[in-house]
Amino acid sequence: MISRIDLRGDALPEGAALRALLPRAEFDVAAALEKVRPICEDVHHRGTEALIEYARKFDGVTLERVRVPAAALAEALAALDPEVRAALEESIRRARIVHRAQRRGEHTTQVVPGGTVTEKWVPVERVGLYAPGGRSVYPSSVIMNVVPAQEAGVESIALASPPQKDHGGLPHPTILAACALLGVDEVYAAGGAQAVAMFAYGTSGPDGCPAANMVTGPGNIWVAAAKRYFTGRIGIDTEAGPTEIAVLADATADPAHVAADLISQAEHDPMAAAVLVTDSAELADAVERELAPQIAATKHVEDRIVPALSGEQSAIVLVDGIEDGLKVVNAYGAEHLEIQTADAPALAARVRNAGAVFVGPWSPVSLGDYCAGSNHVLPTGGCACHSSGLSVQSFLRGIHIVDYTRDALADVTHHVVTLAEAEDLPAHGAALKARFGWKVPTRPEG
Ligand code: HSO
Ligand code: ZN
Repeated sequence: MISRIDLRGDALPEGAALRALLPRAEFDVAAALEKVRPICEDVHHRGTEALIEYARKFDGVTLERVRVPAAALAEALAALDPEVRAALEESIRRARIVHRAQRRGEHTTQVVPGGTVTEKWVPVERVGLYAPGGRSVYPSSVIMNVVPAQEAGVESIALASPPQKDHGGLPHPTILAACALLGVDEVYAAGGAQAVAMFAYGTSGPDGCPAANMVTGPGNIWVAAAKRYFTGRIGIDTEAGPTEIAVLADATADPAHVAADLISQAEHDPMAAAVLVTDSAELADAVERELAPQIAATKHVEDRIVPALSGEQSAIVLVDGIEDGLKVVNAYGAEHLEIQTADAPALAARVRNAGAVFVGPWSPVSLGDYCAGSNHVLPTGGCACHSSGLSVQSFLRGIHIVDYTRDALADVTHHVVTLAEAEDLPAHGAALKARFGWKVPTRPEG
């Protein structure tokens, strides 16, 4: 079912050479870009009319309005199963604790006497959040997007999610209920690339959506392609590809738990990746033995779990020792990395590349997906080597405020003039000299 990659014996290669030996799904956003370009431009030119047409074409729904009425949000919350409501509330409560602690204060540094640089953190004004419909209706992802935006102080938050045929053209009721719980009342029934375009360009008219400065949230390849299309014009989070779990485990790990955790993320998508890295052939065998009965006992088997685990993006990787295992997981840069080894905290502290790290036997990825307090919108496809998951920081801009006195400026003018001349930009230097009678001020003795 799951393939094996045996890296035992020879010394491990480094960096890109090691990465090339590890499995990874193809997620060709560039190819999808060509297809989403006309859709985005159509929304630019025809606005709401285009959104209604795409809802008919892609979602099979004839929309009367794109904006979800307030009453529909209230109804969805009233109809929400009380246990689901309690669980969502606990998820929100824990996420708020963690994200509130991420807030940054203003900080002033005195560079020289009379010269300060203050760094101030300002929230993005308006954010459009995307929540997928279809195979993945995840109210938890609404929480993971809305909570950091709210804790960052974003004033205007709108959410889009595809219209559902079975729900009268509204987004899925649990998505609406999650919005209501979070206090998000501006919701649009729009999906895919067209929803991203709606936020990027804005639409006009009574049913219109004002343009947003930033779009975040998971989605399929069309959503990822639309985000890439608008990169540079609006802010985006990282492009979300299929979910990944890597588990670094030694002989002390419980094979039943490792297997359950691999299956848990394979359940998302036939392209999901599950990678076990271990120095114990016995554990590898035991995990493989566990997979079949556990898969037989669950749902989403043929359409997602089996293709995900047997796909070339998933594997059991055998290494000579746990130090080599650490090199492998660092080269891989998984979205989620579990450490199930003796002294897991010490090993976890040495992880450099992962979206999130789950330490020891009692911190499975599913906990992080819902109720750890951490964020589950994380970099995939190796992007963990350069990007972070969603956080309060994602919605803030740092602005430097430069404030120098006359003396402090005078004191450094000769350096600025020298650098300006070295770059053949004399007018830069002149801007300082103009303030001191068109001369470079002489510095006091000593
Ligand atoms: N594991 C997914 C998030 C999720 N899981 C939503 C359950 N619902 C990507 O991190
Ligand atoms: Zn998940």
